[in-house]
Amino acid sequence: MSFDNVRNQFWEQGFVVLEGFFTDQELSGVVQSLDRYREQVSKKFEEQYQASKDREIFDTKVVNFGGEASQDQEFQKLVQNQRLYQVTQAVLGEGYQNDSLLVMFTTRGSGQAWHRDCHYENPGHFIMNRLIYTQDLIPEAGALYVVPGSHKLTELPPGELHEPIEGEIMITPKKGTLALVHSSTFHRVQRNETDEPRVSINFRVRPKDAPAGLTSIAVFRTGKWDFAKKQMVG
Ligand SMILES: O=C(O)CCC(=O)C(=O)O
Repeated sequence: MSFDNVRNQFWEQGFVVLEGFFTDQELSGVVQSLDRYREQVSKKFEEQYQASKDREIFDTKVVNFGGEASQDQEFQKLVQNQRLYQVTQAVLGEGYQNDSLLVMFTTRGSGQAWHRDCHYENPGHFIMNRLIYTQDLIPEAGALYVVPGSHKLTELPPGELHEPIEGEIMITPKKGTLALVHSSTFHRVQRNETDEPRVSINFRVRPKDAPAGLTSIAVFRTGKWDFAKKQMVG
């Protein structure tokens, strides 16, 4: 797909899936790092979630190694990938800013309920999720669902956390896939029903004039969650 088509599809549909964007060679360094992180997943999961049941309110439990990965030269190399830079610039324009890095391990029984990553106030203030997949995913491992065009809608429709939304489509990413997802696009990750942790990398970016901190409050069907206050707000 040409960069022009990527840009047009992103703005019309709120997401673009580019299979085979990265070669195995380009991913080999981060794959090795991910193997090291994988050994620490159970311990970190216990630390983050065993004591606190709060995230059950919106069924979003991922073990995030973003802090570790931002110090890791393999991730630093990947984020500087020339085609990743070019495709990002084609969509967001000159001067886009790097935002947070998420390196998400999703274990059996966990997923991410329908959400938007930012609470919606200014349409120019959004995040583009740049999701990178390092393994072939079967639907049972946690398919990604999106609702095309929903970034233009005002509210998430009411319903259960994972209940289907009209028009949703299922994406089962493969190793090397890059998915660009607008933060206002309704999206969710189906619960992982396998014993292997599901892995996704998210190098978030935002447009030149968008402020930092946009993802501090996410929107779920059950309400808005403030990650700093660890409580529902508004
Ligand atoms: O891991 C994925 O496939 C999607 C992650 C996601 O929904 C997010 O980072 O907001």
